[in-house]
Amino acid sequence: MRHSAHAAALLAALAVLAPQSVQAQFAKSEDAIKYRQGAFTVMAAHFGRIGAMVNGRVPYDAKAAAENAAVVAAVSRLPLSAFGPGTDTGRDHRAKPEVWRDAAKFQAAGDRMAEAAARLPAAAGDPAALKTAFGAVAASCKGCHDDFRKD
Ligand code: ASC
Repeated sequence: MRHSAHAAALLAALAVLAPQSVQAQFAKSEDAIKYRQGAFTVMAAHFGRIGAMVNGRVPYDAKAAAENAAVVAAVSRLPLSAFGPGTDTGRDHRAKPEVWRDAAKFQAAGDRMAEAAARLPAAAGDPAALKTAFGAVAASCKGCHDDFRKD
């Protein structure tokens, strides 16, 4: 209980601070690439735990669902700021040139993902609602991967 209260407070602080503090704060393109890859890795780990519940691989657990949903919702706001101009080189990555060529379209797709992720926490308390919200986030991930990610 105390741990999850602390985690929730930390995530709330992160969600408030992140938009200002991460804007254009990268010394090198490589740092921006590592940052966004790290954010996607964290999101995938926690989103995958929700997926395991939604798909019946592990039993539904309301507390775990809420914690994982809070992480996905908070971290979903981070990677978009790390695709700025010039961050297409500096380290291996899978983002297509279209990310920078169609930057407005990419940002809109990223915003849709973050909006869908923001709806996960409210849905976490109910397995059917969670499944619906999970599906919306997964569709937003896939939409962006199809257009903007290699392979
Ligand atoms: C995941 C994950 C993604 C998305 C995507 C949905 O669990 O890591 O990138 O779902 O596969 O199509």
